[in-house]
Amino acid sequence: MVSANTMVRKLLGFLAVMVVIRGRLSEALPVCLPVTKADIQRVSQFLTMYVDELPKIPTVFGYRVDEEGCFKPGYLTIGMFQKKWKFHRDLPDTTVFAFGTSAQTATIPGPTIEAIHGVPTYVTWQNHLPPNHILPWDPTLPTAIPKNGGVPTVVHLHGGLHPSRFDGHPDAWFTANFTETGPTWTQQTDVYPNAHHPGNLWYHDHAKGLTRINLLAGLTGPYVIRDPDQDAKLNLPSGSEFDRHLVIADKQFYDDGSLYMNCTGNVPYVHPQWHPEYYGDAITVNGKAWPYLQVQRRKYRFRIINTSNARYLDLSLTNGLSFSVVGSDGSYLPSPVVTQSIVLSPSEIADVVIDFSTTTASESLMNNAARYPYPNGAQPDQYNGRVMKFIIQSSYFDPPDESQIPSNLVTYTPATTATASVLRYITMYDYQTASNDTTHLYINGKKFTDPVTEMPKTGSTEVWEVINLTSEDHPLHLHLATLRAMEVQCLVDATTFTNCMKSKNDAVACNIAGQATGRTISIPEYEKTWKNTVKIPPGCKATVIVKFNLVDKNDAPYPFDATGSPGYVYHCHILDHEDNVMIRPMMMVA
Ligand SMILES: *[C@@H]1O[C@H](CO)[C@@H](O)[C@H](O)[C@H]1NC(C)=O
Ligand SMILES: *[C@@H]1O[C@H](CO)[C@@H](O)[C@H](O)[C@H]1NC(C)=O
Ligand SMILES: *[C@@H]1O[C@H](CO)[C@@H](O)[C@H](O)[C@H]1NC(C)=O
Ligand SMILES: *[C@@H]1O[C@H](CO)[C@@H](O)[C@H](O)[C@H]1NC(C)=O
Ligand SMILES: CC(=O)N[C@H]1CO[C@H](CO)[C@@H](O)[C@@H]1O
Ligand SMILES: [Cu+2]
Repeated sequence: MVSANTMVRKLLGFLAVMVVIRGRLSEALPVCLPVTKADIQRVSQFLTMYVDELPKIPTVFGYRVDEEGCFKPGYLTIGMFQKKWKFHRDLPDTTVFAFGTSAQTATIPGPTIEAIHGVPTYVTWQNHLPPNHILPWDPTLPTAIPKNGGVPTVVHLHGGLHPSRFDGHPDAWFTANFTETGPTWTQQTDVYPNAHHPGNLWYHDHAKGLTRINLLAGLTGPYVIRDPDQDAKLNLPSGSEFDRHLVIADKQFYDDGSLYMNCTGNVPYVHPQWHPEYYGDAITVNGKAWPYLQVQRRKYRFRIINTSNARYLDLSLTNGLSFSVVGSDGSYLPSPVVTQSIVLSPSEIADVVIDFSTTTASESLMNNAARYPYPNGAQPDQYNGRVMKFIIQSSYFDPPDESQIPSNLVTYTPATTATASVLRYITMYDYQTASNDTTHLYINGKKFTDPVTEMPKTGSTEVWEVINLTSEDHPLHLHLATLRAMEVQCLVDATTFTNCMKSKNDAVACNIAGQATGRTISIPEYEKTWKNTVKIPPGCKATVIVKFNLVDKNDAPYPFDATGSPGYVYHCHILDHEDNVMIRPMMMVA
């Protein structure tokens, strides 16, 4: 595996560091090794599938139990470390950035933080990263650039309901030892009230202009809010053996094991390094490429999180197994939805039960059929079309499987536009060169730094009509809010509408009511609940109900003050888009 190529790369990497040391960071461009797409693909194709066991993600507890058995707030210190990680038996060690309570215990993905609904968790996120990034970043994007080097990071709890100073605002970044901090940074410790109803969240870096590379480097981890009474009542498969996370991410590697990201941009004279989408040929689950898991012939709960930069997943199982979807993102469904396949955009979470006793087969593959870009791009191949393998033990289960898939799960506030106080039009734009190469993407034709235009009232419900003027699906994610797509209607004449919007940037003036009367796209049953991310299909308008209140408590207000600085953000969760710059500020008002 170690080739002349590797030697050249190491030498060039050394030269790149020299450039950084000699010049100002913003002038230093990475020196790229002349590799071809085929060279990079060969590295993944060389890896035998299903030879590494699916790792169990370590758990840390964001609460403690006192002498009387009561839940009390928990205090955690979690660092970000550069370390070596083995993504596959036959791949040399990879340098990554990983979350953990120490460099030794840091993992890809980071430890699962378990919290209790309503019991606060204090987390001091520490940056122990080196002076230089391991991936090509692009100084021409709006980016956190420290004066004295270091890798800026700031952690966002995706799906969390908390005051905005704990939200991981893109400008609240900090470098190692808090040596340098961004303009909206205020404190070292974030306090999560865990006000979100019990469900699935995840944490990840959110530093301005660096999110795509910091996540690719490994800075992601699961977070679960539990309610022991509700868990007992539902009696879904439980315990660390039968209730597991599958954190999926696609990656590319050089043959020396280092992470590959193209460092020549698609329009290099505009952005020297940036590409509109990162797609990897190797599909990793819990930090291993195409792992296997030995399972008993019984029910398992899997909380599947897609942490890819841009790849959508259309997951299915071979040998007649199906998914019983019990939740989507952070919420349960009212009742389980049995489906053969699930489409996940980046950042979406599917909470599923797989009952391995319903097949007589000895194994089942989890495969991916999502085109990339989704939904009109290339078909996945025999590499990125595979995810992992379940090896099903021949014996029945032991101990007996007393878990169930209850026919009724959890209901929340109904989704209706009737209580909405504000209607907003949110338009997604893609800016291209004459030869149709994307240079940047904006929401509402505005930069991140343009004055805030979304100022929702805390406690309120709004309707967002989200219009995609681009050629691909975008996963829309709002911080703080919970949301639900009600209907998707496509435009009858996308070209005319797009041309009008490009000159007027006003959906009403461009007759959105008359335009959005085309084909309707139905929302899958397994997404019909309160979510953190909704998919916006190309050429269509999605009607999204957005709640700035507690959907599990009949729209009660948040138990904290959501107003004030630095505010929140909403953005596309294709990370390459978010960084350039499909992200806008959002400020809550009383
Ligand atoms: C951070 O602090 C530690 C311990 O004091 C020190 O070893 C390390 O060099 C510091 N790193 C930076 C970037 O200042
Ligand atoms: C990197 O991107 C450039 C510009 O789009 C492209 O020409 C080149 O083929 C890419 N390299 C690889 C290895 O994919
Ligand atoms: C994961 O998300 C990425 C984008 O972030 C998407 O391209 C990919 O298809 C998703 N995969 C799954 C399995 O949902
Ligand atoms: C760019 O896209 C437009 C509209 O889809 C198409 O008509 C044109 O042929 C494309 N140009 C190139 C160079 O691909
Ligand atoms: C309004 C608009 O421009 N829609 C675009 C959305 O995406 C499709 C491709 O799927 C384009 O053809 C449309 O032009
Ligand atoms: Cu996008």
